[in-house]
Amino acid sequence: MILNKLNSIYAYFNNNDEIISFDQLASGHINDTYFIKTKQNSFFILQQINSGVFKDVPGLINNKVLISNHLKDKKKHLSPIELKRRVLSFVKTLNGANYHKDNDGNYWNLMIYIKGSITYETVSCETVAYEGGKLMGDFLNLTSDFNPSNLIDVIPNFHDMSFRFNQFNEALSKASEDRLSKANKYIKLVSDLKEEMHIIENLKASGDIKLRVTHNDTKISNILFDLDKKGLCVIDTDTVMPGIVHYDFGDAIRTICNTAAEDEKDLSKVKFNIGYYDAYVQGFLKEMKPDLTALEIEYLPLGAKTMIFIMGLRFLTDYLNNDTYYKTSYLEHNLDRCKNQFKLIESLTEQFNKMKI
Ligand code: GN1
Ligand code: MG
Repeated sequence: MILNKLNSIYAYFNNNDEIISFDQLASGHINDTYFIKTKQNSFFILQQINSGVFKDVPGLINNKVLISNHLKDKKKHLSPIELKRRVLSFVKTLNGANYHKDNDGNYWNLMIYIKGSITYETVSCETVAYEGGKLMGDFLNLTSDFNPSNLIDVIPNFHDMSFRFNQFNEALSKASEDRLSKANKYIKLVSDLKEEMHIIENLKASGDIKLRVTHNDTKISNILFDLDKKGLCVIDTDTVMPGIVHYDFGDAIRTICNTAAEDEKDLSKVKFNIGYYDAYVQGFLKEMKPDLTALEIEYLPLGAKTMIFIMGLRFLTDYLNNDTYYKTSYLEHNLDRCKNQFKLIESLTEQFNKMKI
């Protein structure tokens, strides 16, 4: 039984208490995440990190703890209660480690659940878009003095376009005739956009756009809000590592401005909401503008298009590989996610001239 298993893990963090109920959180595509309630009425998030995807889990957890400590230091003017609502807190094991490795070789970490917080899968008002922008801007601003080389590269080349194209080409060469023919339209779209989608990577490679601490998974469901829709805390810091601002800006826009969920099958519901884009930009720049160069700002709109493309490309690649990376709920889930992302790019492209900052 899962409860027994979770309790045997939890005992390494606290052996005077026990889990009485749990919910598995379904929104992540990689890790197994549980919301747990204990006998002593405490609430936590217990997470098993996917060590197939993340090759150095202790290094990953160390990144997360370093960044939380840095943020706590920056926000030390807050009361202890407020600080726990604003920054992720990791619970140590009884041995003083930040994770527990079980007998099957799986890694677990425990975080304090932030009470009174909510997440959104899609956005339905400009306030949430604005507050999301402000919170992400705050995260990047407060980590801008943290030396990115003190973090490990959790997944090397994570948002690197050439790397993602290499994986795509390899998948193309091995894919079944059936999947190739079902994905045909999207395979062509990928090749049509290839040159434009390398522009930002080239600016990064030339050093014109600098590396900083980035979150790398800034989708809207990774931002906690309070019940008044004010941004509270950025979560899921698994992929915090050196990167460029365009990735974080772009991945937030990808999910905030999509009028539907990323796997919505009815493509007529998938549109790029330019009002939410403007609201996000306003909130983001309020916190972040002093840190950004004119060149970084100029390329933010293309950063949004590029990140949507990268996700479309990765979903397509996984579909061609017979779904080995992302969790899927049905046979064509990855293809539907890919179609959705390319529909979003089409709608964004129609409005691209309005996205200039
Ligand atoms: C994955 O598992 P989750 O939801 O945190 C993925 C992200 C994608 C996201 C798409 C390590 O994140 O890059 O943007 O799915 N994480 C990894 O929803 O590949
Ligand atoms: Mg993630």
